[in-house]
This record gives sequence, C-alpha cells and structure tokens, in this order.
Amino acid sequence: MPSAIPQNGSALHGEPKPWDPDHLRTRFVQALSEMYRTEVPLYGKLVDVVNQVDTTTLQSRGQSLNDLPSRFQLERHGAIRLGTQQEMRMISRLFAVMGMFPVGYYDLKMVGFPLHGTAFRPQTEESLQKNPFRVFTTVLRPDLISSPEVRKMATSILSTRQLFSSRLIELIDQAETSALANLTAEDANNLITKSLKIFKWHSRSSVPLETYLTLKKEHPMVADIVCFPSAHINHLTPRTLDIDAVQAGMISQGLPAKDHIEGPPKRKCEILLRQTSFKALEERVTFAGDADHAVDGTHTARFGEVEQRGAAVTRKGRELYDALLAKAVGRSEKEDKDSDKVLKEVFAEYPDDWEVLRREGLVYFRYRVAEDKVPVAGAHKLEGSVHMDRLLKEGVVTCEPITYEDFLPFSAAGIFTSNLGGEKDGGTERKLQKTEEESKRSRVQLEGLLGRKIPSEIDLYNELQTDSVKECQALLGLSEIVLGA
Ligand code: OOG
Ligand code: NI
Repeated sequence: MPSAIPQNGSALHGEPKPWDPDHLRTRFVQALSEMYRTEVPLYGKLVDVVNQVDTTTLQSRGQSLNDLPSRFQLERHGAIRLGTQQEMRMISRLFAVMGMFPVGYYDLKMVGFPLHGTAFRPQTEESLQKNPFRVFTTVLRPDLISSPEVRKMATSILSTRQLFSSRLIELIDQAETSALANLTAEDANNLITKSLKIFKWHSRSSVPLETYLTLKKEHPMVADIVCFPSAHINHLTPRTLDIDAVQAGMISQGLPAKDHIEGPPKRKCEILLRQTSFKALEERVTFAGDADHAVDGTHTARFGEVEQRGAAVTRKGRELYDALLAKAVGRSEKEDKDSDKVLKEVFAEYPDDWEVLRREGLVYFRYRVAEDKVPVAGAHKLEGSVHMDRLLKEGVVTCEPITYEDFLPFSAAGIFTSNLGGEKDGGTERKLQKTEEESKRSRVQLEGLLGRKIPSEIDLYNELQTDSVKECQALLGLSEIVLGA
C-alpha cells in the first residue's frame, strides 16, 4: 500500500532518508489520500472539481498544473476524533515521528460538542515549506456527557479498543529512543502501513444497533467515536486556488455541497481560512446482533472538504475578525437576510490592502533582504536603528504575508454541524458559549496529557515574523530594525 518515493521528498540534496519526519509525513498523506479515495468515491470527484478549477485559474495566469510544485497537490489537512486519553497520547507520539506537533487549543464545548483538541502540524518554516499537512485531532471528554449511564457505556466500550498494534507501538518506541539510523526502509514502510489501519473505515460497528442509537441520542459525535473499531479519518481536504469556483462547481456537478463557505468573505487580500465541503454520506453499517444475527443500519460521518488559505493575522487582527464575525452572525439572525451578503457587508470594515494591513499590525509578514541589496547596504547609508517602512520603500527589504496554517473554531463547528446528518446547515445554529475560564482549565488538562505545552498559533507566527526581521538586521549589519509605530 505505501506509495513510491515521491519526487518532492524532503531531502533537497540526494535521496531522502526513510525516517526523515518530513518525508514520512509526505508518504503518509499520499497513502491516506489513496485509501480515502477508494473508501469515499465522491471524495475523488471533489478532487477532480478542484483540479478543474485550479487548471482554469492557472490558465488565466498563463500557467498549468505542472507549474505548481508537487507539494501543492497534496492534501492539506484531515481530521480524526479519538475516544480516550491513551489514544490521544499515543497519536501525539505517532504524529511526532512524522514531524507533526500540537499547535493551538480548540475547545469545542464552546459550540456544544463534548470534545476538545489540537492541530498536529509541522512548526518550522522549513518543514511547513516541504509539506504543511496537518491533522485536526479531537478527543472525547466523557465529563461533558450529561447522562451518567451513557457516560459509563461510552467509557466501558472504549476501554477495550486497541487502535495501535503492538508492532506499531514498538516502531514508535524505537523511533523515539534509538538512533534513527537503526531503523530500516522496511521499518518505515511498516510504520506507514500499520498507521493507516488506525484511520481506516470499518463498516462493521463494534456495538449493537441499540447501543449505537442510545449514544447517538446523547450526541451524534459520541456515537461516531465510540461505535467503531478504528478512528476513521472523517475527511481529507485539498487546497484550491479559487474556493468560490469549487463551491459553484460542486453544485453544478450535483455534489451535495454545504450551503455556505465558512470563514471570511471573498477579499482581495485573503486572510485566515475559507473552507467548504460536501455533506457526509449515509453509509451502510452492520451492527453486532443480539445472538448471531447482524443488523443492518446506517451511519453518517465521512465527507470531503476543500480549503483556501490566506494570511495569518495578529492578535489585533484576530480580535477584529472575531468581532466582525459575531456581528455578521447576529445581524443575519435578526434581519433574516442572506448571510453571505451580510458577511460581505460587515467585513467591509476589515482593511483589504496589504500595506494597510501591515502598517496597522493586522497581518504577519515574512521579511527578506532583497537579494541584490546585501552588499550595497552601506551605499544606502544604513546604520544603527532603521525603520522597516524605509527599508521597504527603498527596496532593500521585501515582504510577503505569512500563510495561516491553523483552524477556526467557529468554522470547524460549521463543518461539524453540516456533517452530523439530518441537521440544518448554516451559521446561525452555532451559538458561541462563553467558556474562557473553563477553557483554560481544560487546555491545561490536554497539555498534561500530551506532556507538553500547546503553543498558541499566534505566538508562532509572531516568532516567524520576528526571526525574519532579525535575519534582515544581521544581513544588513544594523543594530535594530523598527517595526510599527
Ligand atoms: C473536524 C472539523 C474541523 C476544519 O476544517 O475546521 C475541521 C471534525 O469534523 O472532526 O477539520
Ligand atoms: Ni477540515
């Protein structure tokens, strides 16, 4: 099942090492993508729509799909939901071997789900550059299941589940402790094959229909997590160059698209993340029977999604985004107007010009000394402390917005909601509950479980920007470069 060594493997010079984390991640995504296309044929159709749209978009720029580096054609994220703390701890160890580490805390209680989680993703600029694939990973919080009987039922079923084979655990142990040099290419193949099993779909539930229905009544997510022997990947998400065209394409080709694109409206300067999906399909499931009789039923969980990423915003930029989003949701509820139109109107307040976004400290930028400018820094009479605005104006330094690599809880709730089966699709059902103090506590719990701090995504972007300024400073031999007012 593992795919051939990709052309865009992680080593820039020579053959990538089989245990190189970036290389493993790329192989893993390729294998996962192949598996998911076989499991959910409609997902393959979505990928076709994305390719058509991207081809057209590139044509209008005089380019073709072949001009895109192949890493652009890999999926950008997937999502899984886990049942227990042990599963969460083990998955974090597996993902670390593939160069993915927890970033950002997502408290889904805020939107009425008994789950919390994080995004496992590469953290360094270099690693992101090679392959930014990440997995939105949540884990069930039994303490949020209101009925004591259902809580007991769920925890008891999960207590016997074995997601990780002993061979896989052995390989992870080895990768963590021993010299990676001792691990062979065959071990790496094994790691990929054994990992895939965790994410595979099983059409046979591990519980009787009655149990499934009881858990589903508590919350459809609880049934989805508890009733199956694997932690099936519930969606994969390629990126696109034009998400509005993909949404239109899905509708015109008869895919059951969700009603709205999540996230900010279409803008000149794209920020954060826009995403849409086709709704989860009703799939046949065989439930364990009372005696020897299996019972047929259905389950709705798996879908396909597409994303378009824009710039990472600063804390100030995020506060403005959250405030405008809340305003738009409130207004479309009250006025009962087309929510996409309201969103567009409300977001007119968000500056839509890169230089304004930069100067107002709303977006993070990656700064670089212009290649030909290093030796002539002296000729520009640059010394001591210089303002970044001047360096940009004189063309000594160039800048580009840093890409947002994370998720948006409110959008995630929209994606979750439209895929539970039978529920109305739309933003207005998502009520944000105030849970700040509680969130701090549950975050610490998750950190304790993972044995490490979960960095805030905003801090990481800030660091990237600061490092790039320092790099310019050093190259130009300046004592300081001043950013902002
Ligand atoms: C995860 C939904 C979150 C996104 O793109 O916001 C997500 C889930 O349904 O488990 O993937
Ligand atoms: Ni997603």
